[in-house]
Amino acid sequence: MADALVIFKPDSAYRLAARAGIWGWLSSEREWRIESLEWFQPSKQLIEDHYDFLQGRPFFPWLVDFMTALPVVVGRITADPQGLGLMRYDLGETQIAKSRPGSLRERYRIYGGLNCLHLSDAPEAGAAEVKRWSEFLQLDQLKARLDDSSEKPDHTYHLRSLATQVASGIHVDSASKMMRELIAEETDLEGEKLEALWRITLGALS
Ligand code: DAT
Ligand code: MG
Repeated sequence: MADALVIFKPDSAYRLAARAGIWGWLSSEREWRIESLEWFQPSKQLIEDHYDFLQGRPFFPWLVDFMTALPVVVGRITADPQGLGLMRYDLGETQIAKSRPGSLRERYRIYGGLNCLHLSDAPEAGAAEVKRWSEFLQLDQLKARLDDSSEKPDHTYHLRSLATQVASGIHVDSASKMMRELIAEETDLEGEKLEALWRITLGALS
């Protein structure tokens, strides 16, 4: 059995319909088991280490802000290597334009690095990530409870369309204003936390 680390990134932890959809898939435990799940806000150092292979890429400062701005849902999964491969298949490709139709990322991600879920990509990576994160979390208890349905609307496709406009410099003001309203409808965050979700969403488009 291999260990793998799973993280609901802020764009799925707080967009409640997306979270419910992804949780519905994860909690099916088809060829894997959920060993732990909890809310946790990673430090900058932890994220810089977790993504050290991306240091120096232009989006790296945004990625660190994205992953540290708010608490996220972190868990440990066990699966055999084939089961982990199936999970990565269900998740879909990293780049939005290449995400397999019907995959979680094709279904719920908005744009660029706003791709909903982290999942260790192989048993070796899973072992290293679980070791690193277990210095900060126990990774042995189901402490977070997620719902598999939500009353909140799912604006993914509309948000994706508007995000493409903003990123291309087209109707930037009106498209980003509309995105902000749609994000606010999808989440129950308010005040500073809603501002943080908006900042990291907009940051992905530049
Ligand atoms: P994955 O999350 O599919 O395992 P990865 O490990 O190659 O992908 O990259 C880690 C994260 O870095 C990815 O989930 C989002 C971010 N990222 C990668 N390439 C990016 C890009 N071109 N623009 C913005 N974010 C990117
Ligand atoms: Mg990866």
